Amino acid sequence: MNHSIISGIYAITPDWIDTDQLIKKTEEVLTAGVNLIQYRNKIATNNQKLSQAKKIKALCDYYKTPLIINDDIELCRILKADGIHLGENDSTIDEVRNKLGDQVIVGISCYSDLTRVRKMLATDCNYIAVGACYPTTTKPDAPHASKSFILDVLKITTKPVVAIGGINLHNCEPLLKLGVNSLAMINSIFYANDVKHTVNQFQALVSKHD
Ligand code: TZP
Ligand code: MG
Repeated sequence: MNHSIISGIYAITPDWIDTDQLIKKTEEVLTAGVNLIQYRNKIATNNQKLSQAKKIKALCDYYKTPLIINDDIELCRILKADGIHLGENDSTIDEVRNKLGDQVIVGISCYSDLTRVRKMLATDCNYIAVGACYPTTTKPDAPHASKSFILDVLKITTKPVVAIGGINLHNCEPLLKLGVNSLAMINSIFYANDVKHTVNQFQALVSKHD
């Protein structure tokens, strides 16, 4: 896989049930120029997820932006999405490879757990996510991934490292300086007053640390 796909601004959808609102905002996010979208909805039913994710897939195709599906192998298969993101209570990477093949991008949440990082790096996963880097109301119980932990992760892998959790325009630079490949965000993107301006500012900071 071309690892450079996992870079820059990685926008993750919020838990919105209103599909029209979600699709409208996702199109704004895509036109603003993010590098990746993850469809994640922890409160929607399977039918709602299917309907939302189908529309988002069509938008991602139109804007030529890769789409990663959170956790749901079947949804990823139906949509022919680019990848899947797995947490510790989700499907295993073996299950994903068996069902979706070796081309699908597989990202793994590793929280702040270096043992898990090492274990996952021994698989053919395509990126490692670390976080929460900062306090976040989106996932208040997420463990804290310290700067020194992130540095340890970056030292032991050449796979892309995605930082997540509470990231905003004022706190992302230390993460970029450490060398993370991508900033994954829900709030700072989907709740931005001016999505275009915000994504432009993030992209300018990412370019500074390329
Ligand atoms: N995993 C760790 S923190 C987090 C997830 C899904 C939430 C990220 O959302 P936000 O709004 O960018 O803090
Ligand atoms: Mg999960």
